[in-house]
Amino acid sequence: MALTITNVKVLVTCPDRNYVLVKIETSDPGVYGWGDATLNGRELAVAAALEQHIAPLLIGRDPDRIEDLWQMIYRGTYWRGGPVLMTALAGVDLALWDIKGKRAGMPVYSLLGGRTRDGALAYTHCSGRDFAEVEDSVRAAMARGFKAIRVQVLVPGMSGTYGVSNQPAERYSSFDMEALPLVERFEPSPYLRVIPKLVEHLRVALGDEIELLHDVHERLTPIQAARLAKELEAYHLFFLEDPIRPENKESFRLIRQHTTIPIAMGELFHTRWDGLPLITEQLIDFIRCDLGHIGGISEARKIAAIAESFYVQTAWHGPGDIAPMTHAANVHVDLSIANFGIQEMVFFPEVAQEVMPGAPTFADGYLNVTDAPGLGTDVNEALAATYPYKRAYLPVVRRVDGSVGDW
Ligand code: CS2
Ligand code: MG
Repeated sequence: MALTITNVKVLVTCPDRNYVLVKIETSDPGVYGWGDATLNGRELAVAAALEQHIAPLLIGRDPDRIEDLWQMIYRGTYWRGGPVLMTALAGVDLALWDIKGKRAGMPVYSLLGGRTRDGALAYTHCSGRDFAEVEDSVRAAMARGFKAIRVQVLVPGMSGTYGVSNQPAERYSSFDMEALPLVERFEPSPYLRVIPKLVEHLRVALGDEIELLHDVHERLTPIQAARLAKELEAYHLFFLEDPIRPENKESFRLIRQHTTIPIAMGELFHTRWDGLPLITEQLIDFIRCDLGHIGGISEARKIAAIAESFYVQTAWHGPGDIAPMTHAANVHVDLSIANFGIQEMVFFPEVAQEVMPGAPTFADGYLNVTDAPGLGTDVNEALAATYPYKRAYLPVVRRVDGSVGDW
């Protein structure tokens, strides 16, 4: 009797922050898969898309037919793309790859072609309210084994800068879960003045060996981004991330013509077509899609394959507001492709790990996944149920004059 999908269970849980988890159950009670469909600030929209619209399409289907189910959900039902539907699709995709691996008795990276590397070079986040705090944070990360570190600093006079809370520690879950969005005041000019000085300070203090990265978080105009990139060239960043908003791909041409700094973009893309011209015209050097918002493993491996022909490397998004399953999926793909670049990662809080065990492991600067069949992750459903959803939002960025800023 062929295996069929018998149930799609959506679980919204909030151990340290909100996560949307998808369990696909089959006609063999011992064969199930877990996926991540977390979309920060829009969790219930994704949960509803899954429960109300996508789940009925999957019942009775063969879980082995991942590509067919992916195409049916993506375009077979007409409406396609966008963060909500693509995050829902990603959750299904990860769960189906988890099932496939469990049935084959193989980790997903092995199903994708086997190891191309022993581990995935990792980077973590360091930040601070001033250069000294950032330096201390970087030194601590280096002592922990990191060979690549993203650096962010509070912009003087601003209430918050991307990646920096007003405490001298890492960001994330630093905003009140019950409140409406925090407002972060941001002005480009003081930001443009401080970042080159920050990176110069770190190079003088720490030398050239440590790989440094910086996330602009889409907050500049193209010419401002070109100015910042030119001023940072001397410090040899590993890459400069998200220099401008994602909508107008032509604008990357303006940045490219002014600088040799490696550019990374992709976390705000929701299909391969969003970033296609940036890859085929080599306007970026790293494609940074979020597997949890781009449609999952099936889409990521296609993007990596396209990018390989244009010498563009991968740097999948690995923030604190997606679940361990997506972080594991990142590394399974990283370990199986030729054009891997670097992998963003976070350490999940203990309470999140208890609910969702199996995040990638970190050692001496590199990430890895276990050889457990599938994604190697799981969910403690009973424990997850004790952490009900709590409405929360990403901050809203506003200029000093009160107008909505970019991020
Ligand atoms: C950031 C993300 O990690 C990054 O590169 O851009 O933390 C991003 O701000 C969040 O994932 C948005 O939900
Ligand atoms: Mg980013």
